[in-house]
Amino acid sequence: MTLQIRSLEEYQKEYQKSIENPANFWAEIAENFVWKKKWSKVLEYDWLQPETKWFLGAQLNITENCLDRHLDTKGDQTAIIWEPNSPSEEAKHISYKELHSQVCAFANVLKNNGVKKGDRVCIYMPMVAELAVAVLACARIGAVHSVVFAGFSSTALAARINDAACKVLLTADGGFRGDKITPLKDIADEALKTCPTIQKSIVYKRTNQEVTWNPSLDVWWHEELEKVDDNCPAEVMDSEDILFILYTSGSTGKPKGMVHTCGGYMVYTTYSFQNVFQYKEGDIYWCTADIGWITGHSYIVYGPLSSGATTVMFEGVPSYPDYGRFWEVCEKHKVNQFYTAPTAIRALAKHPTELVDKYNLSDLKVLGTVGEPINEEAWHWYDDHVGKNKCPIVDTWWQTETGGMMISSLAGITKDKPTFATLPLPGIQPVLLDNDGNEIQNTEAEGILAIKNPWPSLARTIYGDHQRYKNVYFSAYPNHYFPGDGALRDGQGNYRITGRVDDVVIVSGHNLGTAPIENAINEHEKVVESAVVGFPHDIKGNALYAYVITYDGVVPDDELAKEIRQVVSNTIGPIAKPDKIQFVSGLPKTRSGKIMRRILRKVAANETSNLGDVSTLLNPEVVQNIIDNKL
Ligand code: 6R9
Repeated sequence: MTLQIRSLEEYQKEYQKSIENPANFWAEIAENFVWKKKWSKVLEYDWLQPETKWFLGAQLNITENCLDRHLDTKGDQTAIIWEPNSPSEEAKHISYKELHSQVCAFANVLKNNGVKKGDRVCIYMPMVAELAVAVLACARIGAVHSVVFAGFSSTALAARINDAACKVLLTADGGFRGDKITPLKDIADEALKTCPTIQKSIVYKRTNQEVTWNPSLDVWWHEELEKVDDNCPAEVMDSEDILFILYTSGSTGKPKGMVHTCGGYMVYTTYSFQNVFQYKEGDIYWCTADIGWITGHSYIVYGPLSSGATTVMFEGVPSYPDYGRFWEVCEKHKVNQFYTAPTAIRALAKHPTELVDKYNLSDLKVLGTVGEPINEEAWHWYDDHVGKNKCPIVDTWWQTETGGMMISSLAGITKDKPTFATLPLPGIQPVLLDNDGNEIQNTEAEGILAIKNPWPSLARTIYGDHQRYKNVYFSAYPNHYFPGDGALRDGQGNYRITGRVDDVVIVSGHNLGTAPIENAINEHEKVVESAVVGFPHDIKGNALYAYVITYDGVVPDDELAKEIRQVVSNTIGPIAKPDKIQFVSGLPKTRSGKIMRRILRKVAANETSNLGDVSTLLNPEVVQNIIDNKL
């Protein structure tokens, strides 16, 4: 594969090239794709507007790159291995030829149901293979997909449908997740009561549960497929036409519909996939994310398929039927690259290592992590028990907004370092800024992370609200993209993401990031996970409140609280010792596994009557429990 960097020297050379002349660098990479028409200009941008355009004037269809171009050389190779929720159901192997045919057929279903280029299609589906088919079918005809994670409530779904004025909804009767069944059609029905723009709802049959049927709106997926053939030419898309919208939560209020466009997104996700994971022909790659998140969009669907890879899609959860499921699936499908989130690793590390050890993981070559900072303990558990100390770990820092991985080691090419995302990918120029917005020149430093130059897969706007896009990402530090994270840099230029910069608490005049305090607490051998927030304090201004989960079987007591304070004191300093430590059974998490500190802050501040919207939580039930046991 011509896109792949193969040595440290080559990385350094490519990186240099990408910074000196980004347009030439990316034009060379872009030559490796199928374009219907080449660009007239590679890059045009003005971040004071802000505006960013890549491959101007070029025409393409991303599905020709993900499907058609592989048909001659690997038509019979498996494109998607679909692993069902229940291990007793059979996995599916879908070849590139079959996937192409399914995508074209479903694209025709969309057309028959009135969908045209530029129309928005909301996808609210479980992790069935048809979800990937649906995403690609939209792209095939130039419709804009807006995938909403199938764990969101009807209110959250309706808000997203209405924000983008979607014309058609794709959903399912229900979805399997562990031992639960989510009644997706019921939830969608409830949402659609307040969604006037939806003209059709196409329902995939997965669970066979009974559903209420609205004949003026609903049609069955399988019945619609009977009416079409699988011949569907790819729509001609401009490089800067919208490929999809994906919502990400803002720190306040309404979710932000991040807009990604066709050309740059394709080039960057493919390039980063091949380089970070060092994917080789014939490898089996598994990313455990849900396609409802950006990780699933970029690194289950588009990046891998455009690379001609075999990508695993998993319907279930890591704990079902037991906590060995991930490893059982790795063994079964001979997975070579495995990509998951620290929250999953911590949950699995809580359980006996026999659950890992009993499986043959010898095919694993690369491990990856994404979504939040990984603490030292979890990193080593992953390295020791899953990677057997022979697999490089790529800690990939990026965001919904960045479209692709920004800072990460390249597996086996550049060095990994526990808890560090390490070095920027070619084309990415991170800087650290001080509180006044000045670039910190010292290599070894800590500050606010910002990106200095455009890269192809940057989200171009927030759907329908360009002003908000400007305010959130381009106003804090003019001419820089501001991701909202803090970072520190070691003497070799490796970056460690320290957490959201809005998670800073000022205690007695000292700025304390909550992330390093949590890391320190998590180092205690009896602690699984923790979350630290500030709460108002008469003398200190703010004091720290720590919520701590301990391992099963540990009886938390004052002695343990004392030890935890000591660990924090030793690691960061006495100033960072939490005033209050509450032992809890769970932490409120978003569906993508991020701790919702907003709620914990309110509980700590005794403002429990007004917790705001908790409907998007994965585990709303833990909130009451935390309130009931509040210190
Ligand atoms: C891909 C994804 C983005 C935020 C980001 C940061 C955190 C993601 C991380 C990480 C430390 C990593 N984050 N990867 N923090 N190390 N390797 O997660 O997108 O859901 O938009 O979240 O997640 O805080 O700003 P998204």
